[in-house]
Amino acid sequence: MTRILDLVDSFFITPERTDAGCSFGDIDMKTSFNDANIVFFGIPLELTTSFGKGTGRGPEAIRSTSAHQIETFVYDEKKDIKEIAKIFDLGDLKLPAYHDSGKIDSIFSFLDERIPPLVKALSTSKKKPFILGGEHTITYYCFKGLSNSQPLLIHFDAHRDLKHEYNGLKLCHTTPFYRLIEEGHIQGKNIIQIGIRQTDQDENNTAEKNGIVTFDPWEIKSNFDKVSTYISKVTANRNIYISFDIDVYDSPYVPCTGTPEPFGLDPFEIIKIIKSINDTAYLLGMDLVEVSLKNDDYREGTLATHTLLRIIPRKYV
Ligand SMILES: [Mn+2]
Repeated sequence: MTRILDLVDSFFITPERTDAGCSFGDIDMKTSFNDANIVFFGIPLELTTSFGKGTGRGPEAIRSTSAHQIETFVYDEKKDIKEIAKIFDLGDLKLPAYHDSGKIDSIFSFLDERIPPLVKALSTSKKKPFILGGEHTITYYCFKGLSNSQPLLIHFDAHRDLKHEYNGLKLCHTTPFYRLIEEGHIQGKNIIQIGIRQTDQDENNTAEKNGIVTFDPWEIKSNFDKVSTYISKVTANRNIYISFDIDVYDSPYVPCTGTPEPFGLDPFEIIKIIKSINDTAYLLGMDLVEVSLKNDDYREGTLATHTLLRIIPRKYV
């Protein structure tokens, strides 16, 4: 266990030295790394964003709101996160200095050397990685580390992120799930995409051909019971991994993210879906990506934190 900590210590900027200046919820001082069952870390990767910028500030938005704005007592759960979870925040992955200079291949090798082994080591030690992005590209590395446990992937997003390539890149924020399938880390039938409303025909064909299950907002709004019954059933006694893109929420809720989309879901609907995952499921880990922070507008960070605070109390965590 200490060995993992030695390893990770050199990889990370401690929470106090990140831009937020504090850990998630400001609570890690009370839990040691060895005792933790949930381990947060940030990957402020912003390399291939194609439209709105700023996702490199996602971890800052989440740490700041969780520490300074939001109570750890979750009103609608009547539970205090401090009492029910043992959370340790490692801080942010130290991205190499050339992160800003556009050496994309070098950054990708850097991530590939570090993230999958780390996520795997945490999981083996019964610690659930909760990873804060950064752009959605990071899911490729995070999921790879857990793919041996064959989790069902529950992907919340406005977008499928199933493109073969984009702007000449095989791996970027719009392609992680295509790469994971192509490289055999997951089969399409083990992916559920929730909230999808912006995709191209190729991605739609890829989803169909690979047996990906899709619940778009129109179906969720008109037939919620069908959706929740399905999710509850397929997640029973299953390992699961959640990849949560903040833009699954309707555009008015997410003023900072790079590609906000209308026709989205509201916080009540998202929380109901999170609660419909079966209590007997086992969460291996999750990522929360594409959160941004602009013009001191903390609404999106607040919503991201509230989402995490409603996943943490679930029995599957
Ligand atoms: Mn998206």
